[in-house]
Amino acid sequence: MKKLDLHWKILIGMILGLLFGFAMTYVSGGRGFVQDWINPFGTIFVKLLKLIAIPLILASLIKGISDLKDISKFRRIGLRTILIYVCTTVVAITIGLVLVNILQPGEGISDDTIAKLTQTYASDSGVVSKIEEASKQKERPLGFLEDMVPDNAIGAMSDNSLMLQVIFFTIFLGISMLLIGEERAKPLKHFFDSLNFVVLKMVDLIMLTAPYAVFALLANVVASSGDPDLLLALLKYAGVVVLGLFLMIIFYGLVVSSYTKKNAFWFLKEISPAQLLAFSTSSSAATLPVTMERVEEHIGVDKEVSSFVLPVGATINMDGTSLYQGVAAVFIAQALAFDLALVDQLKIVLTALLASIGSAAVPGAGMVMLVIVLESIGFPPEKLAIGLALIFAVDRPLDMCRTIINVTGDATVSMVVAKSVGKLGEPHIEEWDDHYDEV
Ligand code: DAS
Repeated sequence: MKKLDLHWKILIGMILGLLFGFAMTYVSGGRGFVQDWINPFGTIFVKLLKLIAIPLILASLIKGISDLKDISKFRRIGLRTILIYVCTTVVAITIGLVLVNILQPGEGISDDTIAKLTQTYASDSGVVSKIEEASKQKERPLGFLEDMVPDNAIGAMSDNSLMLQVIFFTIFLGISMLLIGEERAKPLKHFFDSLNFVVLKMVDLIMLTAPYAVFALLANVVASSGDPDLLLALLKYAGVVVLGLFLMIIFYGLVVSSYTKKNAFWFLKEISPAQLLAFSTSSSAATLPVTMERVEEHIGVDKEVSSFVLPVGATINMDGTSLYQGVAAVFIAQALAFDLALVDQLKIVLTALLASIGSAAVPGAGMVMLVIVLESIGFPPEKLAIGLALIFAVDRPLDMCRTIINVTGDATVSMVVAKSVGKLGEPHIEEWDDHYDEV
């Protein structure tokens, strides 16, 4: 029998995980069993990916920058990367706002559903903590800029939520290596080149367990999900978000086929393992090592480009999250009869853009930043908890979906930037990849 490619094995693991999770919800003690005996294997997998995310960023960014040989190339790649990221995020938010205003998912939510959601979730620790976290971030408008600069490089590398600080430090180090000249930087460059190969090999090893890990992750998502009738009440809202995210996939496909002249379906197939992991882990940061390996080895984006574009994208470019924030903000306003003028919707575009840049690449980050978007349109603070409670029931499944788009957007932009600087080559799959299926 032909050996299954990795993404098929991951997909089978996901489907079996969903089915097993549903089955366990009908077995007494089933939810507890999944959380105590199955979920830990998923948590270990995500921790392993996060474990290598920082060393990978360090090694690949420094290798990528030092391979550039001169600063002007770095400036060229950096500027166009940021510009294209802003453009794709604005497209995402605009698609979200158009859909939510046309389809009006918030109209017709019955008062007793709102009361039930409020009663179930408004005082939920998850909702309260997100409001508290957002209010902390809101106090300092340039906080995210200030927080980007670490005062302790080792400390920054010890915490995945400080990824932007690691990227700042690494870019600073890489530029300095360029400026001291190739001869003097050689020993350090050789070290990071070698570290890069080692970490990518660690990605391959971790990925051998992916099908089993996503089984555990999805079984737990289903076993720990909220009560079904509340989920159903929010189906229209969730449908609008998912429709918007699907349109973003089409947008990316059009960009890839029209600008890079590559086949869009081929592109989506080659990055599908990263998309499936993004869905299973709800974390762009955890998925980053696999996104990088797929984009470099299976798509053919030169490391000079991917080593900068992908780590930066994983933290500041979240097209799926920004689309979700646009839809969620208007949905909550509709459901709670809070009128939005056109200027408020434009404010949502700007704050959702900034909020998605400020969102950490970890599960649930998008919902924290949603509070900032709501406050930017003058949403009454006393209704914030109710507003978040409305969407909390379906936030996790939507987080899984929007993280797919976050990762796909980063991969798309890395192809566009590579094409624009003549660094989009052919796939060069490491011999090891053929052994994925030797589990
Ligand atoms: N889960 C976040 C990510 O890792 C996105 C979000 O929370 O919206 O991309």
